[in-house]
Amino acid sequence: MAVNYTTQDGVAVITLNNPPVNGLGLSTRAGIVEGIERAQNDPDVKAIVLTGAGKAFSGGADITEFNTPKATQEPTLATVIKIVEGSAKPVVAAIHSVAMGGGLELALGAHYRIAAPGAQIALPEVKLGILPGAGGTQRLPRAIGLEAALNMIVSGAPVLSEKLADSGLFDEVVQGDLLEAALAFARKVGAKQGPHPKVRDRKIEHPNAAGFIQFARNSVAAIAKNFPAPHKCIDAVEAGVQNGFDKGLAFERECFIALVQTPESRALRHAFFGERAASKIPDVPADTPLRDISRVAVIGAGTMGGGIAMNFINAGIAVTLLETKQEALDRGLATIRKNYEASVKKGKLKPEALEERMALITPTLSYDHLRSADLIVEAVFEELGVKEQVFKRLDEVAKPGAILASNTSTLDVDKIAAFTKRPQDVVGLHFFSPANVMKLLEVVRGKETAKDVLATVMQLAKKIRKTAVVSGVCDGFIGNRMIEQYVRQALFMLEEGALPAQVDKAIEKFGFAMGPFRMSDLAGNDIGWAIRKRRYQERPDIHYSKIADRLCEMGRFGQKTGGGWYDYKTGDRTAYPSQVVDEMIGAFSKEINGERRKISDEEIVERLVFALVNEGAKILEEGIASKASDIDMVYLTGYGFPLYRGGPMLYADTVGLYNVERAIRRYAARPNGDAWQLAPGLAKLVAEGHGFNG
Ligand code: T1G
Repeated sequence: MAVNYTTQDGVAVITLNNPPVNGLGLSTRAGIVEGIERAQNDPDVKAIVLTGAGKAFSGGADITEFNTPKATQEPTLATVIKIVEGSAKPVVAAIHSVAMGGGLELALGAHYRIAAPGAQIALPEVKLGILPGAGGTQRLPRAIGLEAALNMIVSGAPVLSEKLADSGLFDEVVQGDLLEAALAFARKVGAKQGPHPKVRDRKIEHPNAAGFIQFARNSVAAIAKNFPAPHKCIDAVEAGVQNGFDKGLAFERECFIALVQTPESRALRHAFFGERAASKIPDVPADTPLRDISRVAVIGAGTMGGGIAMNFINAGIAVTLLETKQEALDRGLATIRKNYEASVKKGKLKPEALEERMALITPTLSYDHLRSADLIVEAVFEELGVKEQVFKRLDEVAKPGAILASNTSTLDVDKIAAFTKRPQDVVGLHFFSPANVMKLLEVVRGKETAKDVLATVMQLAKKIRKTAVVSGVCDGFIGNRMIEQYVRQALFMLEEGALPAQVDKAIEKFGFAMGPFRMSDLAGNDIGWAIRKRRYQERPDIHYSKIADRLCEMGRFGQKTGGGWYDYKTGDRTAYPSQVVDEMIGAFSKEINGERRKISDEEIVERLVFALVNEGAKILEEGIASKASDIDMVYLTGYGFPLYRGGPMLYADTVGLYNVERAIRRYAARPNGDAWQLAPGLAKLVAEGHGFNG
């Protein structure tokens, strides 16, 4: 039963019991109404306590019900709250751990609120692309004032209950047994004559409400460029201030219904569930026993190794940092310290925390010091021979059961595992540079990688605040394999008539953080050059544009050489279109007898994004990724894909796979069309009338 009902000394206790977070799904909503009505009809009951079992008072509306009939089936949350508020007997909400979204709105409908300290109080709807849809925009300003309420509603950020102790939201914040305190409070108010206080009857006091609301609009305009919800949050609060509670409530409802249908909200909800779904591996049971990871070792103190080490140190996990030469080790440590000093300067890290973190590093030049490590991550030079030496050495020194991880971004993890006598303990942990900043972690599962190794690293990823996505073994895993097709299209379009700045601008207007040419200049054009040279050997059948090789032969590796696809000025990262490069591109087209033509921004976006989608479909078919949302999480957290579009696979669903297939077939019939081998899986979904995400 989603709600339990008991009585204690004249107090009815209604307990939400819908694990994991007491989501206010239909059965829970109906259970609350049943409990309230039962209490009204019981003459022995003088008051009611509303509380939550388990890890939350309530995490809000059940977002798995959104856009399904249950979401709007009576009793809706608005109806439930009206019934709670209309109860003749006082309702006391007893709040612990989490009161979020609809959970907080429910508590605001009660007559009194008692909280335990440490509870997360929030109206996070805006983070899902919607707004509080059960009176939150009307009651919270009346409970804690216009400014505090608007800040909470527009940011969606949680505030700890004790910080709201004097805000007017709670009647008491109590240490000790919350239920006992709530029962005592209920008995006290139950003895009083009604009517009992309703938040909706309070006034919204503010000396200059219109001025503050305008200030809120200005501040939101900057951060909410592609998201309609923050603006609607302000509109709904303003409606209540100007026209009173009931009109404000009706307007809030209108805004909610409009927002919940938007593609932005669908994208944000997709990302919310995608983040959580990524940690679930279909064939690895959720209760797989984990290996204990107390001590980590990192081999290589370069850019990647240092960044990787910081992730563990930041989570309070001690790290042994191994290098081959003292000066490399010293350089690595100095870089880590410099990164922390920068955080201290920005006020993101307390000065004393800097030394605490540095003290967690044990630098060494000896493999012998890795013997006690539970997890060893190598971040050495990206060359199979070097990896072979490292893993053979690790096989000798690492203790039984230690997890041996490679940070390789392009090499075959199965080959690396085969350098050891314990392939079941080998896994890929592909961090993205800068490793201490980028959220994405590709966990590369070798064919022998043990299930408990996977379960352990997925749990550890959460601890070091990474979004971990499992990839099978293939060239480029998920992210880089797809980006290779994206770059191929970008290069072909230069041959056919576009210029770097036009391509970058078009895809940045679509929402990417950075276009392919600015990205390549930042990462270094020589990196792509090395990969293509390998490709020409391994896969001579694949047709690549050679235009980027021409750029590299000019020594234009990007920012690091003062020029790449763009020109750069010393100390200035601004990318200036380069006449030299544009002329080279024009000459290149002539050399290959390519007729340069005008390419529309729409074609640029379609070819870049659908190249990702088509390769993503192949990755799904091959089982390299187990679900489309995993691919989306890779692109949202590692490749600057715009969050409000939900990732390439969700975007394809939004466009309609039928239209994606038609576009791919169109490009396949044109110059450079051999790059467009339509993924059979995509065509199959179109034939079945399905999308990638159902
Ligand atoms: N509905 C359904 N499932 C939810 C859920 C929700 N609101 N919140 C969490 N879950 C699932 C989650 O998918 C995961 O599932 C499990 O619970 C544990 O979550 C009318 C319309 C509450 C702070 O936005 O912020 O109310 O993977 O891993 O770290 O105005 O979950 O185990 O199968 O995150 O302890 C507004 C979103 C809804 C809160 C707990 N509420 N949730 O964090 O656990 S809209 C939210 C969270 C609304 C009203 C509107 C967090 C948490 P699984 P978890 P956690």
